[in-house]
Amino acid sequence: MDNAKIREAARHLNQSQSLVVLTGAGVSAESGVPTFRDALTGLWAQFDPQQLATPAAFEANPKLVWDWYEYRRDLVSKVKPNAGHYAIAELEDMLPQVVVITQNIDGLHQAAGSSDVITLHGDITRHKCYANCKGDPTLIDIRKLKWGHEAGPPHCPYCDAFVRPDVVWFTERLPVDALDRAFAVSAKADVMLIVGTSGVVQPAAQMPYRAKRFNGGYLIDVNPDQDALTPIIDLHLDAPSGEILPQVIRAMRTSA
Ligand code: BV8
Repeated sequence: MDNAKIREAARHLNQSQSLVVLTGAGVSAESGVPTFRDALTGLWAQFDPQQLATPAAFEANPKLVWDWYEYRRDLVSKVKPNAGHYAIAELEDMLPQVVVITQNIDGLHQAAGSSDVITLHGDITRHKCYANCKGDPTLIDIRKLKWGHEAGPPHCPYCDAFVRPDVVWFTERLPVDALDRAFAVSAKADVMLIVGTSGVVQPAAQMPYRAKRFNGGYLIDVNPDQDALTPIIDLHLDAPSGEILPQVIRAMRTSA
């Protein structure tokens, strides 16, 4: 990676008064969490994640979708944040405002020490009643439930509906508070650091456009590949985030 681009990123970040970091699956790739682009492996290889992550799939085959999330929840419980997550957390000690907006449900930003994280698509470690019988979300602690795991999802202790992961499935509305705050901070961002997203899934992919349109925000994209946001990006750091973000932090400290 040419150092001039790293110094340019450091210069803009050091001047930021209202930084927003937008992340996707790519920031967790170096921790061993497959991205949505990565074809599913093993017994999941035959499935398309966008088909499995839907209410329709859960209604059609609750055990299949439940087992897929149990597989992912087990995988996530065994991985650690990588240097990219820690670099993003470190920005909080260096800048007046750092808000992380993530599409990821793995909790790795929080585990790395980021204190202000907006989880747009929920959290794989949480569960709720499929009918939200006591309001959305009707959270349920599955550790307190006794059920035959091989039979698929447990049932809600209040209304007997199925229990599901507290994540946002395709065609479902995002949590209103999280989405409203994400829209608000994005519209005030003077710099947006975009890390590991293909920029395809809506409404998350609207955040960089809001920063650019409402505040002339400077957009830095960290992604080894081009993505759907490339046309509006000001600076593209085409390298893995776990490798390049620690270098950007060092450049910020040396040029501060
Ligand atoms: C909704 C949780 C409506 C579950 C997820 C407008 C136009 C077109 C379509 C739509 C539209 N509006 C809505 C839609 C439909 C849909 C949508 O966007 N479809 C897409 C496919 C076109 N959106 C929805 O359904 C949303 N809901 O709109 O509701 C509504 C509105 C009002 C009232 C009622 C209903 C809900 C969307 C959320 C779905 N849930 N996740 C789970 O995880 O199981 S989305 C899920 O997929 C992730 O959270 C993430 O958002 C997305 C995957 O994208 P990325 O994170 O970007 O990952 P990806 O694998 O694609 O790319 C990884 C990138 O990283 C790559 O570019 C790669 O190069 C890069 N990379 C790899 N390694 C590294 C790296 N980068 C850096 N370092 C590395 N080491």
